[in-house]
Amino acid sequence: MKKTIPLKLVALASVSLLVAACGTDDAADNGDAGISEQLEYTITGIEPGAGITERAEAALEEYENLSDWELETSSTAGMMGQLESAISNEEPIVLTGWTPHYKFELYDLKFLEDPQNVFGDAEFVHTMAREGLEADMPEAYTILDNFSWEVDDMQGIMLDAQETDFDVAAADWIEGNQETVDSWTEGVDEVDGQAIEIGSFPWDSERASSAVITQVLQEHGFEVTLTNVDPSILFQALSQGEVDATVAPWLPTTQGAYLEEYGDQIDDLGPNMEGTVIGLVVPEYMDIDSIEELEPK
Ligand code: PBE
Repeated sequence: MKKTIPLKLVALASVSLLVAACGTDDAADNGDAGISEQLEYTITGIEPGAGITERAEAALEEYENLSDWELETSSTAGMMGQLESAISNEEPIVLTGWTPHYKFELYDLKFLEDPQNVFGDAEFVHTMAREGLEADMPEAYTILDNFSWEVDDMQGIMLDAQETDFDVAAADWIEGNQETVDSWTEGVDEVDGQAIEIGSFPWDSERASSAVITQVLQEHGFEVTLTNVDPSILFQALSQGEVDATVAPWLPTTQGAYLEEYGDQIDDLGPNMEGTVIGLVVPEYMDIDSIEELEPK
């Protein structure tokens, strides 16, 4: 029996965060759990509803050496604050990380090897729609189905948006990639103010993609309402027809659990981009290369 949620889409609330870090290789090498012990075997996470959070919790189950570790959930901003502080003091930290994200531009970071492949391989970002959208809004459905771009396009908007904002950065990208955008809308009739609800996530990667698709739909005559919500809410709202479409979900791994729960009532139009990656991330200065090297409690 699916639990129902208030049908109104709500934005993510950010919560406070505790610091987390883990031992350097010295601790791992000579079995001295000193640093990990001080830091209470904790991984710095992000929002509770993120798919990467669900995967990190699965990692605590799958990796014996992590069975007594904890994942501190918080917010992406909180995680970035802890990362900044660890880096400036060259302290160890283990965090749930993903690309594309500008943290890899700002700092020398690396993914820990994931021998049990809990975080999956390189993934795809999918376009999804509520059931019935193709019949109700054929023009929007065709544009959404044609939407396709590269990680570099998304990353470029994410970086530009740090100087301006996502609307300006998306508009600049569209202006510089008109041929690509025209390939999405070629032969599609314009509409006159038809309302469409686009759902997305509050992470910069999705602020980039949703800003682009919103502007392209608006240029084609649609009245777009864009709402950023937690992945679990988005999948449920799509399955209940409370939102028309999204270009946000990362699959098959990151939000695979939500697709499993709601996918049979959602129209999955397939990938619009490929090459995203999630995992546990540490600063390059930490002499540790695999999840299996994290000290058990
Ligand atoms: N992320 C970024 C999200 C999706 C996009 C990896 C933090 C997640 O659900 O984990």
